[in-house]
Amino acid sequence: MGKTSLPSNPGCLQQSLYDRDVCSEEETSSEAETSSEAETSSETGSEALACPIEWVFFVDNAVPQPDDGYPIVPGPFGECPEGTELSEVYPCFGDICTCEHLCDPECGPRGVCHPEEPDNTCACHPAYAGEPGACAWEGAHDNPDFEAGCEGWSFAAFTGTEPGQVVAEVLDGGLHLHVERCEELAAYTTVRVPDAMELPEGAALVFDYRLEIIGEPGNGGPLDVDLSNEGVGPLEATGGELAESRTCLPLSYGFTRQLEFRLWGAGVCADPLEIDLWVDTLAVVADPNCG
Ligand SMILES: [Ca+2]
Repeated sequence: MGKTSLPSNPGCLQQSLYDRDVCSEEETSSEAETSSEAETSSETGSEALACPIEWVFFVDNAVPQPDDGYPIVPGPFGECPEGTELSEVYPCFGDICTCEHLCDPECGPRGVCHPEEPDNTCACHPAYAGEPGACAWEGAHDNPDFEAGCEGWSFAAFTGTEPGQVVAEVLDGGLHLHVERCEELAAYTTVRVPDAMELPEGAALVFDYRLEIIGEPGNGGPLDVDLSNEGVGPLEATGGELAESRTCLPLSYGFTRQLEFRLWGAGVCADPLEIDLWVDTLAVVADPNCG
């Protein structure tokens, strides 16, 4: 009620905001247009690449916590089961300590020991690549500039009774996300963060973005950015201007974390609201101000 009626053709759900009319016209003739990589053209002439969205009832539940890369077992305080030792990474909480598997020889810096029969085996922690003993950090992400389209990113969305303006696409070389009131969209990916040995003077998570909010956001909205437990958001609206988000990261051991952009059109559905985010150039960089 009071909401713009949009085509219910599922093929239109992932189209660009700017292609609303084209999508609507094609509704009757589109057949087998199921490719998630269908290319469209925006008003500026640049091509948009729609990203595949998983439609869910609870966006939060759909966004998984990544495995942090340390195969561990719990142990009573001060003790660990045979074949394990107290973790240097995790402190004890109350009566429970965290124990790591033992490898002989030890896995070396940036290596982790995985339980296997007959002998445990070493591998690089997921924040690094290579062979144990020579594990190297290869940057925060394999697709930081979106040159590989939507690769490495996942998308979960919930939409109200009139499915429509939930957009996840690569547009103008960056990630473009858009929702209207009463809809919710999360874009998430795993970010690799190195240890202090890699960036000894301090490090920050940075990305470029534009955030435009048209309408009055409701409580809890409109945009949350989270690097699980490290904090990033909220972002300030920039209108059409490009801005940089910069968040200091505590470095000790290397880790992987889920970076999530969650757009949420909270509030009364009849009140118009548009949330439009564009993100590019994701990186973890040296930053002396974060030391
Ligand atoms: Ca780019």
